[in-house]
Amino acid sequence: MRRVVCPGSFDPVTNGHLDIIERASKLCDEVYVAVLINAAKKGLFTIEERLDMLREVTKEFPNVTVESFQGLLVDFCREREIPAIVKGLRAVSDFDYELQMAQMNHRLAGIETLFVPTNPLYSFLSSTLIKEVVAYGGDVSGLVPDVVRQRLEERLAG
Ligand code: COD
Repeated sequence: MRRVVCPGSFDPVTNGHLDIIERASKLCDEVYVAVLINAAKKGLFTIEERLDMLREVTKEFPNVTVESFQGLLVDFCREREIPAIVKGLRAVSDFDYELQMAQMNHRLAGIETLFVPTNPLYSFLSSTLIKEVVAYGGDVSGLVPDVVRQRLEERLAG
């Protein structure tokens, strides 16, 4: 059984995230999408809203399960017997931090990290940039799923 986790903040999910989740779902038997509950960082969307959006946009992938987690990602993995983490890599600027996290997660629990190169269509995308563009009235069609764009516009309009 090939089981992996795609972790993140997903505040909110973008087409860059979704592309990685979809590709992981084709390679693996089971994919967990794990949304970090970070008490120190208030997001634009609540955890429930992020989970809702993720469940909506991944509903066509039968082997994808969306959950939230608190604490260490390796504990989430151990509890579900997940041997590997899948991460998207956008650019070399992502690599330093991702490598550190991968090595720490391996040191803590022997959990591997698999890096998937981002689709060039989405390599410049981040949730932060998306929120900024919408806040100033920019069009993010094609960069986030429609349901996410609508929620962003409702939340940030004006
Ligand atoms: N294209 C492709 N992939 C992308 C794109 C894009 N445009 N944007 C993001 N991604 C991928 C990346 O792999 C990224 O890591 C992931 O999606 C999630 O992105 P975000 O921005 O939603 O989430 P982050 O980077 O805030 O998530 C960080 C984690 C929650 C994964 C990390 O902080 C974590 O594991 N925390 C748990 C606590 C823990 O275990 N700490 C010790 C770590 S060693």
